[in-house]
Amino acid sequence: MSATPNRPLIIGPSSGPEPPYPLRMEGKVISGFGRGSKELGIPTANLPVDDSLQWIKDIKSGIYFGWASLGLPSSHPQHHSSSQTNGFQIYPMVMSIGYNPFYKNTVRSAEVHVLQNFGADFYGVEMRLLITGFIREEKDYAGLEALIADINFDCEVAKRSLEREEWLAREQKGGKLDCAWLVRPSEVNGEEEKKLEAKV
Ligand code: ADP
Ligand code: RBF
Ligand code: MG
Repeated sequence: MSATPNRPLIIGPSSGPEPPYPLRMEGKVISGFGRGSKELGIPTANLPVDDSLQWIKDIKSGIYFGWASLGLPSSHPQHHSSSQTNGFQIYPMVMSIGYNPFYKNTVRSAEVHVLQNFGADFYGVEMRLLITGFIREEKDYAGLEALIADINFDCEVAKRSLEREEWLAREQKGGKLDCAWLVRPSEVNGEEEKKLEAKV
């Protein structure tokens, strides 16, 4: 057994996230590095990192936590018909933004571990993130076991930090944090827009 990392379990004040948080990002889930993170019990949903996006240039590399929303299709086992939330479900998440020093990546990645067991993959699904705080810098490790121990501790930090009233989502979790952006209706995509225009 690895030792429990010696760092705080709760991040941020009880009054809720402080500026610049919450930060927003969104995109469709893409394939990642295919390292079998899933087999390690920590699958990460990767989002495209496009250098033309200002946020990814500005935000510092590291591990963050907050809320994710997914617009799962009705064919997915975790799909809930939720008209109030426009088909989106909100889940707690931890994520890494950066170069994964343990793997020495040359491209910057953004990958999200959602704190929920899903019975199936959700590649291609629209994922939105409300990042509520920074947990730590990315690190290199002597072995995979130490990396996994740190990630598991990050999950605990996210869980404990988010279960406070001012950090819980108003839209789904009965809390006070405004997460309306996470559950807003999907924008009509280009194709549909064209069809709508054609009808007028
Ligand atoms: P990849 O290298 O393609 O990112 P992973 O092993 O990291 O592969 O698995 C990521 C995929 O697993 C996600 O894209 C998603 O479809 C699925 N998945 C299932 N459960 C989760 C979860 N709790 N958090 C994130 N992704 C999950
Ligand atoms: N990779 C690193 O190289 N160093 C880290 O400190 C690190 N921390 C992570 C924390 C979290 C919460 C997550 C989801 C990923 C982290 N990663 C880190 C990325 C990790 O190496 C990647 O997801 C692997 O594919 C896991 O096997
Ligand atoms: Mg991944």
